[in-house]
Amino acid sequence: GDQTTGSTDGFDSLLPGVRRRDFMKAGAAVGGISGLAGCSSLLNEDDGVEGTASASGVDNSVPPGEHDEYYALLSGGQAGDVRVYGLPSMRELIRIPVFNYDASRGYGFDDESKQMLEDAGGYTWGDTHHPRISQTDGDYDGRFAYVNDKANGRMARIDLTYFETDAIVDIPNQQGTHGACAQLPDTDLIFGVGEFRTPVPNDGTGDLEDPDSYGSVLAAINPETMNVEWEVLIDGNMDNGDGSKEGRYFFTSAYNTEEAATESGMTRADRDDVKAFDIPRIEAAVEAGNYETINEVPVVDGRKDSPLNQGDEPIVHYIPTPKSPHGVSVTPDNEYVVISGKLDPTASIIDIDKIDEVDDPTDAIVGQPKLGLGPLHTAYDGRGHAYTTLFIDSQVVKWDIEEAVNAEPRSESPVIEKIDVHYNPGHLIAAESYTEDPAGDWLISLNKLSKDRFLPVGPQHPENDQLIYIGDDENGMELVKDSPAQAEPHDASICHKSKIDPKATYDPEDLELSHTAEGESSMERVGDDRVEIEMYSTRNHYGFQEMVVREGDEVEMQVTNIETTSDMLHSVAIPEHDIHMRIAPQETRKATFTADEPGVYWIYCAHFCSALHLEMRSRLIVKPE
Ligand code: CUK
Ligand code: CUA
Repeated sequence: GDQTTGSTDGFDSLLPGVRRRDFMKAGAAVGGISGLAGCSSLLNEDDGVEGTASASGVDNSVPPGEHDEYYALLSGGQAGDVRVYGLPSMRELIRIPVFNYDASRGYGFDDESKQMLEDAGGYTWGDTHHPRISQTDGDYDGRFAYVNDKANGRMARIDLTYFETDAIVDIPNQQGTHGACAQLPDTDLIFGVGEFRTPVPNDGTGDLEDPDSYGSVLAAINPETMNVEWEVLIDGNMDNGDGSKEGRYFFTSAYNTEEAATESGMTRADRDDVKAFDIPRIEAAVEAGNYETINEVPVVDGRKDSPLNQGDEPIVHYIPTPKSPHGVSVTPDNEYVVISGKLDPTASIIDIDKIDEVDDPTDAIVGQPKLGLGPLHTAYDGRGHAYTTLFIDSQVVKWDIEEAVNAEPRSESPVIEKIDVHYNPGHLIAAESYTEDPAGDWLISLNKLSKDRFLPVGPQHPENDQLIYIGDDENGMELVKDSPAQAEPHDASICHKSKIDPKATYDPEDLELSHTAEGESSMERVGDDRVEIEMYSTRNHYGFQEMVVREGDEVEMQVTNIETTSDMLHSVAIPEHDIHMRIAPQETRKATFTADEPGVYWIYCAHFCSALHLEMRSRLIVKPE
């Protein structure tokens, strides 16, 4: 095709008197300028020192230019993303789009991520609650993080090499994937906890007024392939989940054992239950063919009256606890699982070893300390203490686990200390609390209401993530910092920086698209109405300074950023075509669009890269038919 030749003719005219080769040499000097221009302090107001020294001298400040000690991965709730904070400064470092579209990362705009989102249901948002980092031998290995979508029944994986979502599975037979957790110690399975009861299969058939035709399932997902391996159908519903550290059990809390469809119905009973899924027994049942295939997934019957739950080796233990229990967390030493009562002021401590030994499941409950009003979630410091959020009291309560096992039920004696938080906390998370060896220094309370804590910004207040120092048992907990957050973090994982090793530039081997080197740009008409472009980009130009296509052409544009300098990102913004591709150093991205409006479009780099960033442009010329 004669019209489809790319051209660099317009290039030299941008810098009169400088020929192409000269310009490439000059690039080094330009790079020097760009090094300054790219410095965010010249572009944005520097945030200054974030830290504060508290009255007793606890200091979370991280001086300018220094790094934090921990990564904190916080879910973004209905924003559908995951946020990365540095701890202890609580500085937000970056956001990782997961179920949402994000132009700043080009996520959902290039062919690959767009296809992934479309294959996962095509929704434009999700509701992330529980980001959990993969583990090996009971410690974070920094490879992946997994996070649920409560809104659409999905689970996503984030590749921590690039801090990017790399897989999403739309979980069959599950609506409202709430709890999300790995089977430890080696992340052999990822569990999605089904919260909403629906008919299974949910295809509108059956008696929709009959509670018995509704159910929810626990889904076990392969962490490598992200396929759903099996599911277990249960009575009642489920809420949060956590796994025992040796891989035997997965625990879920539940409200609505009443199996009601209204709020008053769901809170009628004084007790709901904790379910302890016996993973080896479930896998044996799957192995033996004891399942029904529903929507291509083997579904094992784990309801109370299932034959698999009669006799001495039930696949699911139903352990009654008060009342609409919410948070579930296994202690670091794997002795106990702690369930918060939510509508009861206690937490219930279940002895993991007793679950399969006792005749009456309630005999596995070995402690029930009275903590305060609205206990929701519990974290650990590795020194025998538990920290539980009290939603109604707006407090975090620190208590002694062994003392609670020894004390009378509903005794307050295990309580060591309470600290006010602002206000109404949901989750709290202590550093490395989900591992076998928590760090025991910092804790974040994820507060649902901030009320008067920040400048007013209209009816939607920021959330308030409060940093608390828990490293000093003698002087007690200390509130160190208020940190506003866009709605709405639910849970977090905090991982020491030494355990995550992100790459600063892409390894082309990790990408599926081919790398286009300098001088290898190509533009080809394929058939009558399709044009394939491959080009490179660098400071401060694209491989083609202009690209001429015909009206109606389908244009596939693949662009490699050939920079090897870290932090030297470019992008491809195509006006009036709804496309923004971010391309990091050594990365290749591709976008396909239809050139259906004749005209001239200035493709430009939207990611500020250098002193000649504004000049980094290319003309897309769409000729009328
Ligand atoms: S849930 Cu939101 S505060 Cu989804 Cu872990 Cu408890
Ligand atoms: Cu390249 Cu801005």
